[in-house]
Amino acid sequence: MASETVHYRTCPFCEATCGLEVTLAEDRVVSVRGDSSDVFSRGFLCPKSQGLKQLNEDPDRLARPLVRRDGELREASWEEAFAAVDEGLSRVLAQGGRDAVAVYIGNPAAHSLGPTLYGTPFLKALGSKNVYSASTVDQMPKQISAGLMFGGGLSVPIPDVDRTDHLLILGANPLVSNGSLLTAPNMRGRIRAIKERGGKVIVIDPRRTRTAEEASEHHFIRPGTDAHLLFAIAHVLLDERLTEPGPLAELANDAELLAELARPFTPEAAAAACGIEAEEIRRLARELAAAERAAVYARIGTTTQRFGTVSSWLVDVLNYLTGNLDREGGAMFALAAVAQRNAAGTGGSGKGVRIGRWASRVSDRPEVLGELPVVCLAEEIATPGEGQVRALVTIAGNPVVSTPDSAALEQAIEGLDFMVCVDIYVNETTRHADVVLPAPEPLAKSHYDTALYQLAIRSVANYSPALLAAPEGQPQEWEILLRLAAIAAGHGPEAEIEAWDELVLKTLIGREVGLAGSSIEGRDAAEIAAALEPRRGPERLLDLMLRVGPFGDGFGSDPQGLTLELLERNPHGVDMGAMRPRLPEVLRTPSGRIELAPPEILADLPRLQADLSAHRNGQMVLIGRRQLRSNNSWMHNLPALVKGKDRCTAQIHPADAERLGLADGASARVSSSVGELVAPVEITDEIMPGVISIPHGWGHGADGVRLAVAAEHPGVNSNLLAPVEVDVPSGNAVLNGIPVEVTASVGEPAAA
Ligand SMILES: Nc1nc2c(c(=O)[nH]1)N[C@H]1C(S)=C(S)[C@@H](COP(=O)(O)OP(=O)(O)OC[C@H]3O[C@@H](n4cnc5c(=O)[nH]c(N)nc54)[C@H](O)[C@@H]3O)O[C@H]1N2
Ligand SMILES: Nc1nc2c(c(=O)[nH]1)N[C@H]1C(S)=C(S)[C@@H](COP(=O)(O)OP(=O)(O)OC[C@H]3O[C@@H](n4cnc5c(=O)[nH]c(N)nc54)[C@H](O)[C@@H]3O)O[C@H]1N2
Ligand code: SF4
Ligand SMILES: [Mo]
Repeated sequence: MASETVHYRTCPFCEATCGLEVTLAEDRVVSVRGDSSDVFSRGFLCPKSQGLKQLNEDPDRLARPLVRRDGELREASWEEAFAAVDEGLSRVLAQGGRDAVAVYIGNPAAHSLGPTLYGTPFLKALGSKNVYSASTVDQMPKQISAGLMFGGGLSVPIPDVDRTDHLLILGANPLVSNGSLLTAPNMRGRIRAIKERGGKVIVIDPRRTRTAEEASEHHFIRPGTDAHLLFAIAHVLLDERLTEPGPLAELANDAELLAELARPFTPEAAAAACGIEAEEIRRLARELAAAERAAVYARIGTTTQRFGTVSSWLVDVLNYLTGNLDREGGAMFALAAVAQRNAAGTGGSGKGVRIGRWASRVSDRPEVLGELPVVCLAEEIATPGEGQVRALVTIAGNPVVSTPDSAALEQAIEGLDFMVCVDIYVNETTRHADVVLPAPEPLAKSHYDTALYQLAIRSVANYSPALLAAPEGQPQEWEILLRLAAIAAGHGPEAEIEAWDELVLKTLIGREVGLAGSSIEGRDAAEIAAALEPRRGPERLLDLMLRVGPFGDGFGSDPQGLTLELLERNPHGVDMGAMRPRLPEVLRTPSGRIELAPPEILADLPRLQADLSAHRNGQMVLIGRRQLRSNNSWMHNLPALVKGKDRCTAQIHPADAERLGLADGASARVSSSVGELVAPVEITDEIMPGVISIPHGWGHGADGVRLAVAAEHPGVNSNLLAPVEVDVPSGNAVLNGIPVEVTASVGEPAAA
């Protein structure tokens, strides 16, 4: 019997960054458990952690590249695959120019060092304005509001859950999602602790979720109306003189505009829109103001909806008005050891963020933080003319399932001249590829959360080396991206990747030694590069970023500071403590002040005001539903995570079911302006009357998909129902609050 070895690593599957204890017998995974010594998660884990073992064992996970020959995706060598990419991309670039190649970057890219560190070099080498990502079906509204208010797209205040007495949560279900734009493992424990110290947790959600069950109080809200509610809370605070911004008042622009802006949003007017009674809204406002330390936190239910940016803005307006912004126990700015842009150089002011520097070709939708809204992708492919997209590169994404009007996107993708996917499966999206380049499994990659620690309630650093070797000849994900960069730059499929890696390093060092206020400002670039020897790839970049970061050793200036070597010696992570107040140093606005009323956001208020008095016709609206054992669209091929009852059901309130003649377990036909589907009915009073909930990420039955386990639990793709509709300032897709018709579907088997 092989002897067993025990290893510690960070789970790469969600934002909680749990520490795991992985036991191996040679290259076989014996077990995955919570690491009780992890400085942050203290042994907490969720069922998805078993994905490390299950992915390792999944026969459908790709180990070799696939190249389309005679219409079929067939195994090929890495040389053949990169040659095919070179041929395909070069052909499209030659005919259509840079913008003819679009890129879509999916969610797991944010959890993987290859894309986080080498995605930008690839995009630079490609030079296309057709860059899309899962951000515009997710958090872009929050990034826009935070960017305009505080000057940085990741300057998102997060609730200091360990020290707050009062947490108002809207449109988030951290007991299932494990937190988002909020890196805090074990949210159940942390929410319980708030209640145990006499505090209060309130959840505003059209579903009585697990988080709502755990909370002190839950209110149903009509989907898409959070901005009305939040404005009404502001209205009460201002009207009853309950505001108390304290010293922040000295730092903020335009505070005097808020009362005028909030005036139309009386509790009575908001109540009619959102379904929460006016007196309850008043109480929510008074309790928020009265709490010693309070935080308002909102997540995807408030961003993937019609008023995502305005809602996101109002959350921080409330945090400001109640004096809870940047205060312990309030909503604070995190400080990560690595890549924290709002901690670089001399702080206090900066360039801020600008949106709309260019626009999409077909619908003229503004650019947001360097990318275009993904709702534009289908039409950019399908609409002929100068600048038409003819090739698509996907990196860790499944847009055919994850983005709106899926049928239109899929049809557009079928018409592409060339498509290459960096992925681990042949799924609904990658089945259309000409070349699939498999990334190594998570255990064969090193890991560090450069993105998620920037939103963590504690300053934590934890590095995990690769535990398993990738199959013979398989490049690392960062090497795949560098090779794509070289191909995009016209250097061919056999370019020297090492030279590209040097270039990436030199660029980073050059920026840092030239940055006023950097710990290595003015130092010799060659000396810094030499100090990083003999590391290569992500490890070298990470070491650099750690050392120049806020906790770094500054290449000698603080010998106790962080280096990658120090993290290697601390497999359970290093904890630098809870969040600390960071104003005004965190600001990067041109004014050096908090912008409480950015014009880009005010421009959207007439739309909101029109909605306040809009006639509500009583039509059913669709929302989504995250599930503990799903991860968006891609963990449904892992037996441990799909066993049991089928989960892709349409939840509906008993009163609606009766009115519509729907029986539990029977099939419902759900149709919207763009599509329809049939799903099994689940009658439950967990859901608000007038609302129907179908989880996203399902619909695995298509031809050519190579997911044997998922095919047994296919479910339906709820994004067939989502029309192309956006939150205007951010271009983010509206995925919640979609008007639908629901009828009994007689004689049809439910698809799930
Ligand atoms: N209706 C509705 N739609 C939604 C949402 C919703 O709430 N409702 N949520 C939205 C949100 S928040 C998000 S983030 C998006 C997600 O949208 P996407 O990111 O497009 O979709 P995922 O399902 O996360 O697909 C991830 C892909 O990455 C692959 N993959 C997994 N691990 C790796 C890896 O290590 N390397 C590489 N290269 N590939 C890997 C998987 O096989 C899969 O193809 O979905 C959005 N869509
Ligand atoms: N197990 C699991 N964990 C995940 C994921 C997963 O798929 N599965 N996905 C990961 C990803 S990519 C992300 S972005 C995060 C998301 O993390 P969360 O934002 O916590 O995600 P959800 O669980 O979708 O919570 C959104 C809530 O908003 C509610 N909602 C819908 N519409 C509205 C509305 O108009 N107003 C209000 N107030 N609420 C509304 C929904 O009922 C739902 O309870 O989760 C991550 N973690
Ligand atoms: S909560 Fe997230 S990070 Fe923690 S074990 Fe589950 S998937 Fe992994
Ligand atoms: Mo997401």
